[in-house]
Amino acid sequence: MKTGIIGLPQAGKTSLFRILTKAHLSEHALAHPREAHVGIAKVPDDRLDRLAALFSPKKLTHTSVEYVDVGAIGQEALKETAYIGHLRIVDALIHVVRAFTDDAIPHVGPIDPLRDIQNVEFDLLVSDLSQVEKRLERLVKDLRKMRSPELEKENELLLKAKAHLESEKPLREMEMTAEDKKRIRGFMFLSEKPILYVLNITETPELGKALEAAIAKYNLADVASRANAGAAAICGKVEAELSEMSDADAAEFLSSYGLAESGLTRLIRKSYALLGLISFFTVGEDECRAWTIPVHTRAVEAAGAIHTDLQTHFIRAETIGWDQLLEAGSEANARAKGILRLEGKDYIVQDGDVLHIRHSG
Ligand SMILES: Nc1nc2c(ncn2[C@@H]2O[C@H](COP(=O)(O)OP(=O)(O)OP(=O)(O)O)[C@@H](O)[C@H]2O)c(=O)[nH]1
Ligand SMILES: [Mg+2]
Repeated sequence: MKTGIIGLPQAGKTSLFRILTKAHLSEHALAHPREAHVGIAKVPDDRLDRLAALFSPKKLTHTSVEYVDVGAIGQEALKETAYIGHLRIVDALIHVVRAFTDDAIPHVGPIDPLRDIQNVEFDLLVSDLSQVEKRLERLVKDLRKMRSPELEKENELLLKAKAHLESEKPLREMEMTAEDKKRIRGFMFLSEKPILYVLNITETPELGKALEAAIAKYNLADVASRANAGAAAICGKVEAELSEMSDADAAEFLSSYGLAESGLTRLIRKSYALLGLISFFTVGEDECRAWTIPVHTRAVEAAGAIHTDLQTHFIRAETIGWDQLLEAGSEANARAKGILRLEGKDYIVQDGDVLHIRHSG
């Protein structure tokens, strides 16, 4: 899974990227803020950590997300091939919105997250619209030469997209059939990607409360509740300090701000929910590991996420909830108690399931 980090100049994009990926940027990268930085973040998962405590495996493997930090967004930047190329290929966008006040760091006009969100959204729409128009011109010519049902369907869909964009609505809010989605996929439209607005707020002593109140304070409840959108708040400054600490120090530091967990944990969880992703686990003395799958995935396809052979030779999945397994204390206990279920191919894997795939071959 790939996520692009976008936003206006000096909103805190690179700071967020660095804390998420714990990347130490090279001198070169720091000197060239307009080049894209790519990094991988481990997805924190308390459930997996607790399972690992039970199994003491040789190896512990979290899932990961790839982040791309591109330079500040704008109509000009969106005309650059390299810039837009980096954004087209991501599965989702994180839009870092400046809500912190700091006179030393320039910002256009007063702090106004909703205005910034609308401006960036507009840039995405304009970029998509120009792409739609280009394709439509071509389609008109082609249709004059030859009538084809496939081209006609595409034409119809793009006309609908055009009208939608012209009414200043992003494509992520346009209703589409599965077939339409497939037809439009190749364009990799920017305004079609799910988006998480991340408010970067000022550090305060009662940060826990400030983070909770931030979405309402900046009137983002409405934009966050739209289709394929969400919002979260973080304080970049505090997170940056956290990322340099040991786990024990971090826990103490968090509680001094009245926080139960790092803002990053919440942020990553929200982006999972936004993308309709869940995790299942495999456990053992060799390795405890988390795997990412879309919601409503069947057991046989979940097996395929581990290895294609497991999908081909799937027989059954021994299944138990991560919390039930912890409670039982071991797989043997769980089996004796009869809470280890045998599920077939069509079982819909649930978030937090621990699976053991039985296979032939
Ligand atoms: N006070 C304060 N400063 C912050 C915070 N987050 C980031 N900054 C500072 O704001 C400046 C810009 O941060 P960056 O992370 O480089 O922002 P950016 O969006 O990547 O900027 P460009 O790539 O130049 O558009 C830096 O000096 C950061 O240290 C915050 O939460 N509070
Ligand atoms: Mg930057």
